[in-house]
Amino acid sequence: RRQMPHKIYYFDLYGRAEAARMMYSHAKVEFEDIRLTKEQFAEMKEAGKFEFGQLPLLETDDGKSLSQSVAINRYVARTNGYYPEDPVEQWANDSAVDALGDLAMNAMKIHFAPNEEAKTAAIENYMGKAMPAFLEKFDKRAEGKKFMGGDKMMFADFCTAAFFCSPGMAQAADLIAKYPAFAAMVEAYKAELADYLANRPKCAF
Ligand SMILES: N[C@@H](CCC(=O)N[C@@H](CS)C(=O)NCC(=O)O)C(=O)O
Repeated sequence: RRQMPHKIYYFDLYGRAEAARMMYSHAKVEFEDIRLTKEQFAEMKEAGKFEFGQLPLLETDDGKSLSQSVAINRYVARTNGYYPEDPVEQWANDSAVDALGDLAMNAMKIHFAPNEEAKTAAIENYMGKAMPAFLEKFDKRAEGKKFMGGDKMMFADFCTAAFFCSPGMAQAADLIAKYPAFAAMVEAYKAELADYLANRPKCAF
């Protein structure tokens, strides 16, 4: 009944597409990992392919075009058994993903800093404030658990893994190590996703 595999359109980056790629891979669901060049993106955008003019786009096997990365990730989670039924558990997952979004915004301020001075300030804020505050909360959430979802990786776990199992995180390794429950959870993600992580295309972020 499935006419074609799901298609994830994104740039050749981990970024906003990586959690969905990880979920399909973990669920052993076939998907096409379409990585557009800037030129291909501009052409398709011009042709009106992307609802908000942005990536990622998920084209589902039954032909729906889904925009907006967090909503895409939640859809992939729901359709593959990675989204809980219980409303409080749903909140736990959603709030973790919102907090990750806030952290990612702080990281992007480094990338988009207009000059060296602004860049230094953004790095200081990210490594000195935003990241430790985030780690403190997630360390509490990680206490006594293998994954935030319990024994099984759930929606928030994949989003956290997408962010923290990236090469750039090597720079934060000493900081993360100060939060042992969370550090152990990141190691558990790396073990659970070992095949995927070893075989995925290498990207900076
Ligand atoms: N809220 C959107 C933001 C999407 C977004 O910012 N996409 C970037 C790539 S990460 C993009 O398409 N940039 C190219 C452009 O805006 O022309 C989402 O989460 O999907």
